[in-house]
Amino acid sequence: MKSASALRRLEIPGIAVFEPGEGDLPRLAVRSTLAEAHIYLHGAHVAHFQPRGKDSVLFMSQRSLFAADKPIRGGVPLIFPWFGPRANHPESPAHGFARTAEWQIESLTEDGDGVVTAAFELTADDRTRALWPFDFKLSYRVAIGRTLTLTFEVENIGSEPFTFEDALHTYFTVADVRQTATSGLENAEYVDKTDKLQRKTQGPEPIRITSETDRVFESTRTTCILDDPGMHRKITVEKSGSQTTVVWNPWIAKAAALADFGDDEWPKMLCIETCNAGANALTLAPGKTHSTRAVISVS
Ligand code: TA6
Repeated sequence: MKSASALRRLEIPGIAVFEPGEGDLPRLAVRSTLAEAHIYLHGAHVAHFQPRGKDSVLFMSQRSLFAADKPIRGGVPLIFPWFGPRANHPESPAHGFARTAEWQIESLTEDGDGVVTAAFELTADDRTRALWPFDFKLSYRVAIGRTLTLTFEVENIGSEPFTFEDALHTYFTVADVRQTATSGLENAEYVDKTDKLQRKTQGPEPIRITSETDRVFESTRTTCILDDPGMHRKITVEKSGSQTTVVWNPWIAKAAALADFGDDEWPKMLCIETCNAGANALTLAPGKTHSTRAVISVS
């Protein structure tokens, strides 16, 4: 972990500074002419993004934990090297270890247009090797402007290939999820995690949320648009290097079952996740790198 003075040296005075966040976890606070954002070193977790003159884009649970060994409930959890429960390893943490790791911040820059980019790294160590016996280097760039661009890179720095899943597990704020319509996945095939992992096909219309929804759309590279009439806005999620999209809302019962999520918060959020999971898990040869990117914009 970088020292406080090393972090100070990285700061962009008045625009991007480190401060104690929730639970006293250190976070980067960006307040530029274009946008506001918070990123925790814990999990390299983007917890807040708000373009100037617009409403906040990312949902954060009022019940989220902010603790060293716990995932943050909201914003953009980084999922790696497995998605969901780990096959044949019930003892392993759900959604992997990247979201609870302490990431290093490598650089902080501001370009001529006022876009602030923070670059984070996480490299395999004894803790990660104990969970997953491979050598990797993760690089994560967060570019904060009128749009939010998230670029997650996995490099195999070992001597043998490895297979992984990843996700930018983005939680969006909505006025009322029951009023939203998500387009871009019409007629696409998905695995329904609320119905015994059955394979189904999405109809010709945008996705409407009318019950617990947990759909893993495989082999899709399309852009998704979340239409939210209640907030008079559309959120666009454009992606590259990702073949899976997950759409999730816990609805009533699952919300009540989640300790770090308020029982009445489910109408206020929808996850549209940029992933490589299930049949789209990726195998990386030694020396190779894969990049998963999402560009989030609000109209
Ligand atoms: O991405 C959807 C999902 O895999 C759901 O199955 C649900 O479990 C959600 O992630 C949250 O997972 P978490 O481990 O953060 O409680």
